[in-house]
Amino acid sequence: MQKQFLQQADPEIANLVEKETKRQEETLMLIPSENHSSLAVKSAVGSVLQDKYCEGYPFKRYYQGQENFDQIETICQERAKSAFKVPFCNVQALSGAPANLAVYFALLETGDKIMGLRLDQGGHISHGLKVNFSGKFFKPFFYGLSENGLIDYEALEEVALKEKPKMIIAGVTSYPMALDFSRFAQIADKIGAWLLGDVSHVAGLILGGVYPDPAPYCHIITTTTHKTLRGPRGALIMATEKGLQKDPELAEKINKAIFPGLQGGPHMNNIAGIAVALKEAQSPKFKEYANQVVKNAKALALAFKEKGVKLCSGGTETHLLLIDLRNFDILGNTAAQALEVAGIVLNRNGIPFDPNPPFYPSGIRLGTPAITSRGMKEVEMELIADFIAQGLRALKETKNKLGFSLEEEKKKIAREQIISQTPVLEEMKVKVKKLCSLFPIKVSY
Ligand code: DSN
Repeated sequence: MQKQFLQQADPEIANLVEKETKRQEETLMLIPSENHSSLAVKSAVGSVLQDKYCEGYPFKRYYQGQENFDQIETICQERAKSAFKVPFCNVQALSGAPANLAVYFALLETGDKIMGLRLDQGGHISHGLKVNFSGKFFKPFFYGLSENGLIDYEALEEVALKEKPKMIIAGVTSYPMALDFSRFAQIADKIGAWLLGDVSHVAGLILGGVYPDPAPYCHIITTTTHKTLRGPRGALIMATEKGLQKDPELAEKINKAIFPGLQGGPHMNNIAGIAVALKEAQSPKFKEYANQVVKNAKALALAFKEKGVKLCSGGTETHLLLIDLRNFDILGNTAAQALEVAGIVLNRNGIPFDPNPPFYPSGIRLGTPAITSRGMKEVEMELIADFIAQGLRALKETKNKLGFSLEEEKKKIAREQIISQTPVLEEMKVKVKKLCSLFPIKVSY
């Protein structure tokens, strides 16, 4: 029905939506930060709720006409609090980076020291990157990985004790292993620092009980809502019991930082969608889903190892894998572009201690949240690992045959040549499409 309205009013956009629906149906969504939300979530997001301004907080708004919105936002807050076992949650942040900004704004002064994971070893831009607000307005220090690809907690402690950052951020975007929140807390508590757990990638795994619970250790937890949590775009900012003990005004400070500090009207349609996703995430089926996400990632890791595909950090404990492409002698750009031809959609990514620059990295990142939502299991992981390994081997051969150097491979035209002369990719596309057709994207969970 909704489709028809769009088709009549704006066929150009309607056709692109149709095409995107088909693209998603026929390809493997392996970007670890993406997922397929339910039709219930999408219905809330695409509803009349988007037409209303609701500046303020439930029962304390600046506009009339709030009777339904006060309930929606309260329901969303309560579901988040009960799911993550925290006493406070703000549900208005528009996404992950604004959520982190709000936390800094609530608790830090300009120029204060913060400490996050290096971006080139798996951190996020909002954890202190120089050109991001977090690096411009605050003084960032970083922790990193040891040569074995695991977080070096000893070095972290050393820098933290020396620099005494006011906030430590435990959060990752391309680190496949679980974080040791208790170790982070020991270090943060020693120097009286705030500990922010940014669990955007793994929120759904936490709710599913297959990833360590940050609530007993962190003062504040932020998360986006559209990754493993499988909701719409948005974010949650939570204060834990520990956080409220450190500062009884923490909740109020976070609320004020979001509104009126950084944002105006909240996107209530998305907040309703988050509430729906949180309800879905409380079901036993979601526990099974989260469990399967990790099982699938581990199955992929095992299959990759058997096929000579090297994984950073030695494998995975989460939904995410980082492939080190150096033994295939191809750039992440070539691999990602080529696999997309075959319907395998993932992203190029830097690897720890990458000899190449971020724009031409030596790795690709992939994950299992979306393919698990479609119902794929270990057997399919074996097939997918096989496709990817085959593709990488074929690309290596073609590049060698063409005799391209690394510098030449950085040019788009050279990569296109490598790809067009690797016929296995087109053959694989047919097989990938067939696999996808056996696992249609679900409308409900
Ligand atoms: N862009 C997200 C990711 O892909 O990991 C992080 O914000």
